[in-house]
Amino acid sequence: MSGKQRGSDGLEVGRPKRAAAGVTGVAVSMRRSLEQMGVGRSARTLLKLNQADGFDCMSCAWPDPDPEHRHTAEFCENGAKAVAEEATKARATPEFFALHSLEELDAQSEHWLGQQGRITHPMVKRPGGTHYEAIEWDDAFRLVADTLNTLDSPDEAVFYTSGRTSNEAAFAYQLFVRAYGTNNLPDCSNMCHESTGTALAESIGIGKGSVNLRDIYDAELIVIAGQNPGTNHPRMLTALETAKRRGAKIIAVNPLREAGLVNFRNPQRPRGVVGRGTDLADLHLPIRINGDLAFFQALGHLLVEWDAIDEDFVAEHANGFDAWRDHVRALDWDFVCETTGLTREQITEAAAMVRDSNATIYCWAMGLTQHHNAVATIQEIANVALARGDIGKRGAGLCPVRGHSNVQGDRTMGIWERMPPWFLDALRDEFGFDPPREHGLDTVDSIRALRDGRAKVFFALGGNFVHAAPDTGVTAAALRSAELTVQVSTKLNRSHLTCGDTALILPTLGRTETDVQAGGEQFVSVEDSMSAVHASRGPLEPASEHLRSEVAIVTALAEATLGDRHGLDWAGMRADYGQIRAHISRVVRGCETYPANVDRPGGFVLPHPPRDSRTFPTDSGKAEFAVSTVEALQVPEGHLLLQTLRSHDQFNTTIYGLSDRYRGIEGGRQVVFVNADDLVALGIADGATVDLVSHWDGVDRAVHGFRVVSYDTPRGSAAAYYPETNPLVPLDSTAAGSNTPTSKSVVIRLVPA
Ligand SMILES: Nc1nc2c(c(=O)[nH]1)N[C@H]1C(S)=C(S)[C@@H](COP(=O)(O)OP(=O)(O)OC[C@H]3O[C@@H](n4cnc5c(=O)[nH]c(N)nc54)[C@H](O)[C@@H]3O)O[C@H]1N2
Ligand SMILES: Nc1nc2c(c(=O)[nH]1)N[C@H]1C(S)=C(S)[C@@H](COP(=O)(O)OP(=O)(O)OC[C@H]3O[C@@H](n4cnc5c(=O)[nH]c(N)nc54)[C@H](O)[C@@H]3O)O[C@H]1N2
Ligand SMILES: [Mo]
Repeated sequence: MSGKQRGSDGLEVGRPKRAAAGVTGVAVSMRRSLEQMGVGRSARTLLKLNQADGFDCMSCAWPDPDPEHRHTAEFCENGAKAVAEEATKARATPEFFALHSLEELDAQSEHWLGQQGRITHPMVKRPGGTHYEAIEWDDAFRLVADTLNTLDSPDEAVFYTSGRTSNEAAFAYQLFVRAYGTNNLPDCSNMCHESTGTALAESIGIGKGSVNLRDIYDAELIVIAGQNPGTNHPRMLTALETAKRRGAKIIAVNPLREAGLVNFRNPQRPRGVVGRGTDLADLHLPIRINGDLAFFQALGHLLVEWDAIDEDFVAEHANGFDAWRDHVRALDWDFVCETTGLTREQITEAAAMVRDSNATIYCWAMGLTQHHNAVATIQEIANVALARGDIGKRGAGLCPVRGHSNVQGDRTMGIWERMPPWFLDALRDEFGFDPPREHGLDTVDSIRALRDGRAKVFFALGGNFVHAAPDTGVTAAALRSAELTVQVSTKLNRSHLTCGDTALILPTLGRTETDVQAGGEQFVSVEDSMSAVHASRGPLEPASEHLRSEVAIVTALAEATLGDRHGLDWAGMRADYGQIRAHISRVVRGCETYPANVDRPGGFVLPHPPRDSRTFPTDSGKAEFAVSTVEALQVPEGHLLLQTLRSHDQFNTTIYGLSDRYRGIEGGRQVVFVNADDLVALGIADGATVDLVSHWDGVDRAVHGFRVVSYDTPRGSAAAYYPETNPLVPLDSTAAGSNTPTSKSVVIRLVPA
């Protein structure tokens, strides 16, 4: 094909695409499914995906339509890839581990590790050992329990959670950890939407979004900032398409012109597969990285100037409007244009669209949450929404789009190092022990504690901590210094190889598999990004007879560690997950009807006071305007601001393949996207090979051998893939207020290799 450059490394750079999905999307998902699962398994799993009697897709937290509006194939290309990845027929058996030492495995790529298939047996690496070897489940539990029980303090153990864990497993896990005696419950959310939770809790009194799917269909305007739905939430495009057909306008605020935001060919409609598709964004604002706080403040400024404020709403429901108004009035346009890279006309056009809309929804994801000023930026969005009365109104609201399929549910269930006193009181009243009150360690602080020897045990319920966390070198050394690391996992990943003196892999059932316990076949439940809770049942035989469910693992570990301390009925919870749901209904606010409602087709929606009744559970009982000062990020001459993002062919640290189709990248991932004028100014040729070097607090961090790709991105704003670039993200560079690593604003320079 013309315009493609192929390098000796197999990497091919072509032109970025203008439209998402369509026939290629269908073909890719079918090919991957058939390769990994074969014909029968593909049909059995994909037809149950996101159906009321089936299982919840583990690829993202975008909600499902009402049961009567679901398609037979209610999934997307990337959901199908996620299923194929889990339901693969490949197996990593004890024989496999006997053949390959840790050192050999560690020399392989994350992609290769994932391709070895599902782990079939519990495995242990002993101190000084070179290989993992099989271990009996009871011996594994005893090993963990004995180590936990000999620590000087429960606070020397850290219990991480990734966001796939079901509500039942999450509730049992946090119960175990608190009964053991610590609040050290870091999770992937600390690196993800923590800034959202912090910002919204202060602004509207609850850290969750305020819209449902019907609001999306009814919106007049949808602003999508810092999110790439075509890749990361593809089913959102179907909802956006519906909104467009009903007259909505869309503004995309993104340094990149992401394919899914430009045009969408809906693979669930015959015309969408072959036709020209729906143009989605009416306005694309190619904002400079980290320009969003200034941008939303400028929107506020214009809305104030135009008297386009919902004064009744503000008077009745909000505090602090006058201070905010005075602050945004004093806007410095030159500074705003410099910081956003946008013209005053572009910003005015967007503001006029907001002014002319009676119902606006604001969507965002990692492009906003992973910056130093992330909390302030999200509060500025809330300010604009409050000023327009766009909360608790049909077709309007705040829509943070979550990542992992149950990351929101895990939080609701108590996976948080800082759960509020009411939750801990309710745990005490339900279970008769007093949980620890002191806040625990979040992700960044856990790494520091391991690094400094204050933590000695690292336990992970899912995830791939070493590659998800920032500052890979520091995090890897921290994990290696642990006495014991334990990973509850479905598949092999880097964190199994970057382990403590003793290391365990406890293999678990995935969402696609049936879960039979002493009390019969069980189901689990999850909460999506719009607070809808529903049941999930896997259709497939487990990948190995030795697998245990996450609930079974957590409850058995609790028995081994706690004995009959506190007299908790772990065996009962394991036999019948309904017992856990009964506890949830008495402990978690809003879950009173959980056991009765969760298994209804479509489930039920948790209460959200701002959405439901315009009541704001803040200390003052009103929504709060926040005043934030914009400080431009200092990027020294000759440096660029790097965002680390996802390709179209990965799920976080799980690399499905080497095709970032929409951005025109095939066959490799070691690329850095840079503006053409920046390349000229830096004297670096398109296609050159460079090292990326980040500089923080006197320390240089580097990754090597990246191909430069000239790309349509604002000047000064570069992009490269996560997790290959995580070594560049400094552990101590975090968002103010949420402590989220600043993975979207890393100051780097390009050094010709
Ligand atoms: N297939 C697939 N689905 C996924 C995932 C996956 O890896 N693969 N991951 C899941 C998870 S855990 C999450 S959290 C979500 C992540 O979903 P996204 O947030 O969409 O993920 P990223 O790839 O990090 O993309 C960030 C987007 O923000 C833009 N951006 C970067 N910096 C800025 C900025 O300063 N301002 C603005 N306005 N935009 C900016 C980038 O150009 C990019 O389009 O997806 C979930 N779904
Ligand atoms: N530089 C940079 N870093 C980032 C980000 C970024 O944008 N840039 N994004 C951050 C974000 S948003 C997130 S959410 C984190 C993600 O951090 P994590 O959630 O820790 O990482 P994942 O890659 O999603 O975890 C994948 C592993 O989970 C295991 N797994 C899969 N399914 C299951 C299951 O059903 N049960 C169990 N027990 N295990 C399972 C498999 O072994 C697999 O290898 O990364 C963060 N890190
Ligand atoms: Mo995430």
